[in-house]
Amino acid sequence: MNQNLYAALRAGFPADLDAVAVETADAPAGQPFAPLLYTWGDLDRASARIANLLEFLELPAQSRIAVQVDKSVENLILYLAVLRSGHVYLPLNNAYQAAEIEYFIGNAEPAVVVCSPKNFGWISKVAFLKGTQHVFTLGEDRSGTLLERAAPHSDEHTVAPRAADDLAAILYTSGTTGRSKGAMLTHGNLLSNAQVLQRYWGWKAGDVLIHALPIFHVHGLFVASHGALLNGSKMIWFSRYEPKATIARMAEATVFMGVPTLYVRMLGESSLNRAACSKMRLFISGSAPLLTETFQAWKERTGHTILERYGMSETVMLTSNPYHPKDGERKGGTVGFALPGVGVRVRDDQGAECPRGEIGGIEVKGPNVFAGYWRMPEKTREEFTSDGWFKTGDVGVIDKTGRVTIVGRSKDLIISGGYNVYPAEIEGVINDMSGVAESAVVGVPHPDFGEAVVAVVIAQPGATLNADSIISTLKARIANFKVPKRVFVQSELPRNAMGKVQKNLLREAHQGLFA
Ligand code: MCA
Ligand code: AMP
Repeated sequence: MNQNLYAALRAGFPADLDAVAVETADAPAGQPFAPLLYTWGDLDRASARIANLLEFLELPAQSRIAVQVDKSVENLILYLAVLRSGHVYLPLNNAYQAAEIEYFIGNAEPAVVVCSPKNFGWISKVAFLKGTQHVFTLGEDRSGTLLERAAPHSDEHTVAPRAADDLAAILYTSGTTGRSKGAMLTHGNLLSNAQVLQRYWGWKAGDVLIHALPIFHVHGLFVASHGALLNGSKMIWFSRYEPKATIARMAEATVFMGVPTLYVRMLGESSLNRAACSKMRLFISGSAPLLTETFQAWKERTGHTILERYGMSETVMLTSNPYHPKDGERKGGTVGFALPGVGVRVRDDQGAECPRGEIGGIEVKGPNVFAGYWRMPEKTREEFTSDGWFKTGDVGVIDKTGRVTIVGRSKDLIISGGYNVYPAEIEGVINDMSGVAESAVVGVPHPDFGEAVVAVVIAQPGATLNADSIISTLKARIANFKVPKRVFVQSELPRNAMGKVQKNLLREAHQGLFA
């Protein structure tokens, strides 16, 4: 049987291909709003055209197709086209700047790059210099050369046969050493996870998903889109998140997925109440810790208990609070149970499995676990135990009933508004600035983003540094969500007797900054 993920998603489409699959809920920036309706047949035919274009280009097997565009339904269709053509989809956050893009393109060597028309000038230059043969453009308003070039191709296409362990996507995820690694996900990883979630979260006929997340990360691209597509469920599609507008569409929807910031922002709206959510069946949160205050406030205001789950780029989803009462209660502050078929364990520093109730490093095994880091066999080996479990870098505890709670991270990582920021990467960029001796980057509590990035910078002897100009230099070099919200120029960093920077002291010193 063809294990191509598209074949399985396509099998989930409803029999009536003229039914609406996606309805847009906002307009491209600066344009008047008129909803666009895409039927299931449209998704199939439009992805066939792009898949035929990719085949016409006679790309080497398993070519990487790197995509950095603004969110649109055509972007989703492009993803489906890459799947069905058997190539490898490589989504890139649209906040990434030139140096970041240069690294990804150099590392992944994509045969095709698709970018926003506004970025064609600089991205095509980078891509052609790195050996990419084809650069297409795709605007959020359906403009650009990708659709123009695909238009003459047939809207019928035979899905390329793929095995479960063939590569479907590469997702770059930063590392503690500062350099991003490409997590290789297979058709089997993605399909097995989507099928498990379909059952575990009780997807059913008549479900309608509000899709308000970006589609360049696991949460929006895989968890949300796959859920709806596999179940043949309509999506109400926001190209950017707007809390008021999201609440206004809940009367037509049953499922919502978001990072905690999305929930916090909706709680700030007076229109959020029980009546607005009366048709909703399920609210899901993940990608960052959901504060118990948010969990509680949501329950009080809407009558709904948010279901929190836990995932990673390398493993897709690994644990979830239950949907069905028979599987247990949804508990705030916990990430629930290992998903069916997924193994989760906690081990101490010596490698011994922790007894229930004791804290250790979370490890995972199962059909959801990725195939390794792209062209980094050493890194891959380092992240797996000798008996084949993947080390998440998260620290947690499993209770007697099997429920997992994340209590911290052994990796130096900040999660801001659901985006990951690795301090080592930011420190590297700051340290390269002239006049900088050293720096330390930490995350501190932030009411909107959960954690905010803060940098402490030390000048070289005789140099004068200015916090604002450090911030503006960073804005030109790294994605905006990684840029510290505040920079402090100090005379020294706190260090312990071994000379190691005591980041905990910096966190304590600045923890009230955004209170
Ligand atoms: C935007 N800004 C941010 C963030 N987003 N700063 C810190 N953290 C952020 N996440 C800054 C911009 O730099 C800008 O600053 C200012 O906020 C306004 O930017 P804007 O684009 O208007 O922001 P927004 O549209 O309000 O975006 C906020 C957001 C967005 C909606 C919360 O960050 C978002 O969509 N987050 C979801 C991320 C996500 O999908 N994560 C899933 C990863 P300035 O004005 O100074 O330029 S998948 C994953 O983690 C795993 C696998 C899992 O379990 O799911
Ligand atoms: P990423 O590198 O984007 O795949 O992010 C994965 C990381 O996000 C995990 O290793 C966790 O640290 C974090 N994460 C995801 N979901 C949750 C959650 N529900 N609670 C706490 N942390 C989470």
